[in-house]
Amino acid sequence: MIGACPHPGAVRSIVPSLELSLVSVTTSRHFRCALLLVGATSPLLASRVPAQAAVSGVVTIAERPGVRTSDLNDVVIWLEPLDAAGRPGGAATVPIVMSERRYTPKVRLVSVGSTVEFPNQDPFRHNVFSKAGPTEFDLGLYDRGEVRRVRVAAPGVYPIFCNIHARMVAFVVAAPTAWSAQAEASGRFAIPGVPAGRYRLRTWHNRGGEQTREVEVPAEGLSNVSIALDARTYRFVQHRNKFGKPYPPDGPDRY
Ligand SMILES: [Cu+2]
Repeated sequence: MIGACPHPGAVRSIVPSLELSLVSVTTSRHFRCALLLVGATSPLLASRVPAQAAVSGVVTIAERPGVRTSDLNDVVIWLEPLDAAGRPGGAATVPIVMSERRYTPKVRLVSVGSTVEFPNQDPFRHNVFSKAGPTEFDLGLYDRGEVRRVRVAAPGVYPIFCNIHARMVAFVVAAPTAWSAQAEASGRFAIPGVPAGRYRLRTWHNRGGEQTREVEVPAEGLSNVSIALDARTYRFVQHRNKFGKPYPPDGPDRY
């Protein structure tokens, strides 16, 4: 099962987490993975690393009457240390695929400095752009089979649109630290390998908004963090195209 841990981030926390895992953590799936991996792969363990543990819990979103939340896995949670320097996660190259006039996945959590690539799998052109994030970009029009990329060098949330298709929407969330997670469909989340200390816990969701609170992470971690977002006042607003104009009702979206 080596390498099969389905929990991103578990591997990087293997060594620092062992000391703590042995004595106190029994609930985190990340740690179970980490322990398996340690037992199989790591004969040498550092003895003076600070304790690190998981911060986990569940997110809920309050909805208007009759609405059932179906996008909890679009929630992104991350931690920013208050008393120490943050440590960015490893930059990676990850895809958001364009197919059937849709971006998949709709929300992509990356570490700041990562590259997001946009393969076009539709038999017509798309124009990926972002104007409302920390930095702007415009990948231009390109056809099926082509892939264009952008590096997200600044932390924050980048709304991604297409200049041709008004309903194509995605979000890239570039987390400033290594301690981040995207929730599961159930709302559960787990951030592994968090050093003990005080943090700003930040949560983002497209409809539920942003929430910030301070948390104290003890050496044994936090396992019952409850985050309640509220989408009851959310109203969909059609964004504008890259020229700041409304999309033509019968315009280029003719496919
Ligand atoms: Cu498009």
